[in-house]
Amino acid sequence: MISACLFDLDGVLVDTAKYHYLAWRRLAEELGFEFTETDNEALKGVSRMASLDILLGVGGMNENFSPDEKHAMADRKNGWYVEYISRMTPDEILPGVIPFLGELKVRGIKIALGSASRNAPMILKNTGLDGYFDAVVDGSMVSEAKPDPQVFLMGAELTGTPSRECVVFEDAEAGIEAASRAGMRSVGVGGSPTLSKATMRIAGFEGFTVTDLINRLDK
Ligand code: B16
Ligand code: MG
Repeated sequence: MISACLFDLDGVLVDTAKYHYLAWRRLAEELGFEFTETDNEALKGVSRMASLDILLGVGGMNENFSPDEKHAMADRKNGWYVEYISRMTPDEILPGVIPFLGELKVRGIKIALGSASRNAPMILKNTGLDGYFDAVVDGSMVSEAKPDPQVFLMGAELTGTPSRECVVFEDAEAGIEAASRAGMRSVGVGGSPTLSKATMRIAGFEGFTVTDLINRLDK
């Protein structure tokens, strides 16, 4: 039985990775090194401060800064990132997402967000996705990052759903691991080969229905 679907945000419902990349690349440029799109792959689903450590590692600068300096850098990056996402519109919702969320609503299946991003509420509002959610758990509400299951356990609790009746949609390996640790089934979204531990996988939501989900997981 599926009573709630818990969605990651970046890479599942919208592609904000491109804006994270532009902002991180700008910080790297200021620091005097190149940060490529390939480097950026390692930041997907990772918290802001952990992302900064990875970026500084790429530049060989991990030991150069105090915690205060690192927080100031992360704040500067976030300022640029917020400029980008403040201009987001409903057009940036990934294909097939709206019909899928609509079908969940019609069937009375709860919808929750489980994102590492502290900016998730602004993204939901600017894209108009906020109206679909019964519960939102974002990066500011959890003390442990994925692969810790906290973000999804909180989503399950807020929707009043037992873990075994929750399905998590994720584009990052750490999120699939978090779902598994929470005792939930998972759908790996996108082409990344690192999602092999997901219960099932889809390329994206285009053409994918709730009936397909139930047929694959509950039969
Ligand atoms: P913020 P998700 C994650 O979103 C992003 O994939 C990751 O790149 C980002 O560092 C993290 O949110 C924190 O975002 O800086 O906005 O708090 O995939 O968990 O929806
Ligand atoms: Mg993601």
